[in-house]
Amino acid sequence: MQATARANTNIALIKYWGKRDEDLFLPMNSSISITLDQFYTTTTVQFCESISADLFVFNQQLANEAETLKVTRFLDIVRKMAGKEWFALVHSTNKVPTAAGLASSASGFAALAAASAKAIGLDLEEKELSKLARQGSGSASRSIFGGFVEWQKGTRTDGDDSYAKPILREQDWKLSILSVIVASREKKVSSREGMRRTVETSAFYSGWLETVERDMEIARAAINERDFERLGEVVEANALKMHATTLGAKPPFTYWQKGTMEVMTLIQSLRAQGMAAYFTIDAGPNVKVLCLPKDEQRVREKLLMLSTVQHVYTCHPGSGISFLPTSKNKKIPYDLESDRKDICYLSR
Ligand code: 2P0
Repeated sequence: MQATARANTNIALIKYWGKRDEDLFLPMNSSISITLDQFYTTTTVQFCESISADLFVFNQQLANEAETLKVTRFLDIVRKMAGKEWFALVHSTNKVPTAAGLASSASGFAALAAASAKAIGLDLEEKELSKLARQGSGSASRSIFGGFVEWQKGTRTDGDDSYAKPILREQDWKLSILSVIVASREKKVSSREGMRRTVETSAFYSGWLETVERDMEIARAAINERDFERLGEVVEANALKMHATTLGAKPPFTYWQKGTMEVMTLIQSLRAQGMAAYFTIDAGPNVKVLCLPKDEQRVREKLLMLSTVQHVYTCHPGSGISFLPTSKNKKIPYDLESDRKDICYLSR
């Protein structure tokens, strides 16, 4: 009744931007990502007949009500699939530096999906795990697999054909992904709110939808042919197009800050000097730079010369989910057991 799983984060090369169903996390468009090798979540799920509510311990701290509710809602799906009503202790650790600016919801829900399904006795294939993880956070559907991954949007209203599948394994193309952390103020518009506002109000959203399928085709072909320049060009253009939709929203918004612009300008000027490097940006100010391993050190040095750049984390394609032995210290800690009665918000 317990299992431990690990999942890596991923970054989108062709972006998931907009939902057609918010409850089932069904996207408006398909997307492509690289699973990274450096940042991951490890989650242990232990179902217990003796506890009367879910307990969620995140990075060694009892999680607050809102975080626990997200886990409980997700476990409700797993419980329904298994026909069981057991509550669970969920113990999750993020190896994503706080400053990394990488969404931890992708690795978080992928690890939770894998660990909870196994712990409750469901024997799910990766495709089914991807559909399950998607219902916690869209990008989590892609973190089930390693390397280069495509999440096909699907067309069904029940989401049964909306899942990720691998394009190329992590060992088959070793690219470098530099995760560039820039000095920034706190993010004002979450990715969830940003997507919703853009779909509902942006004058440019139709242009996004009209062209993203072609971007998918180009990126898929470039990955299969290991054509780095072709991939980099479409990745950078797709990111710029996604961010353009936010400027056409009502009210308009942007995730870019001063450091974001400086990194974009630097990468474009490095390219003008003959260096193959391309950027992409997600729902925040930080930038991810793609380059070939032979250029990784030089690009990194140039990035670190910018005053707005605080850190550069060097990543490569990483693996999909893995299951680990559950260590004894992941069992319900005594102090949580004795405190449990006082934690009223954990009851449903
Ligand atoms: C992506 N992003 O493809 C896009 C690009 C941000 C920009 O997926 O609402 O945390 O939980 O499904 O997956 C971030 O959004 O959103 C994201 P939900 P998620 O990676």
